Amino acid sequence: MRFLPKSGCRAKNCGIGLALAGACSAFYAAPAWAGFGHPDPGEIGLQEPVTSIAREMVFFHNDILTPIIFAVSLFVAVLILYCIYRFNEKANPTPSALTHNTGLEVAWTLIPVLILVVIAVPSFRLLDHQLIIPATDMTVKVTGHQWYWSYEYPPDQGGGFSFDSYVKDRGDLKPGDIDLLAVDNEAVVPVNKTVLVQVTSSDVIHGFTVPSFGIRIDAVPGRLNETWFKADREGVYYGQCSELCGEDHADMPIAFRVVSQDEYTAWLAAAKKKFAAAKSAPLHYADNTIPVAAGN
Ligand SMILES: [Cu+2]
Repeated sequence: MRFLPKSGCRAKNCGIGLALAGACSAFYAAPAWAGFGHPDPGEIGLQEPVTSIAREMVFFHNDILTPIIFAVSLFVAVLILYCIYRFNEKANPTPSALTHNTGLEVAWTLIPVLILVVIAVPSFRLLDHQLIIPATDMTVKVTGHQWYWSYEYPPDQGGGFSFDSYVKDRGDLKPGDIDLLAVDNEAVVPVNKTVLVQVTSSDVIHGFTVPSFGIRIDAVPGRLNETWFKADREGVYYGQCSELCGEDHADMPIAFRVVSQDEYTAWLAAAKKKFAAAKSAPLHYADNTIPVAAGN
């Protein structure tokens, strides 16, 4: 409120000051569109997409669903207001005894069907692109646990290690770290490479979600789900567990660092040494049983 005159101003100046303050606060309060990789307070909209699937999702939401929702809502609101004005008891004391109008009934059945068909075409196309996994360049196996994620890089692609990824405590946050999203060990992938993500869980159902990649898939104990992404922009992209999985559900963020191929090769060599001693996360249960915590 630094735009307001402090005190003792004349009425005219006060008015200008108030108008200015109003305009400025409206400007500052205006929500910004969400950016890359993570949400910030006061933002609206979907996070900036960095994969073809996420771009398709954003287009589907912003350019197809939202205009249709607005148009239908506006039409219904105008219709209700018109009925209130035109057919209230005072304006229309003798109501019509009409009960059927074939033309109208055909119209209000066919038009919604056509709207659904218009939505269905890009929706099924998007599902197709998500579910039919193209030829992939590498695989990352992700296991959800109460309450952290672990990542495994298979040996046949230069990996052969796995590591756990925990949310950073507030006390450990460094400048640039985002509270509740920063993790101790980020998953790293090269830019412009198609990554197959195999997702499972060791205990309960978790939800593996990275909005900027346009991926969300359940991590189910005893099952191996698959999804894919091809990030075309370097950076750090965060996600969160999206399935209520217990008391620390909010404390299991996902962090992917997308880097150049050279940086990835260097990271792979360093990570191999760093995590060599770490035990691989169990991905399958031969007898299809789920480990039960003591006391349950
Ligand atoms: Cu979870």
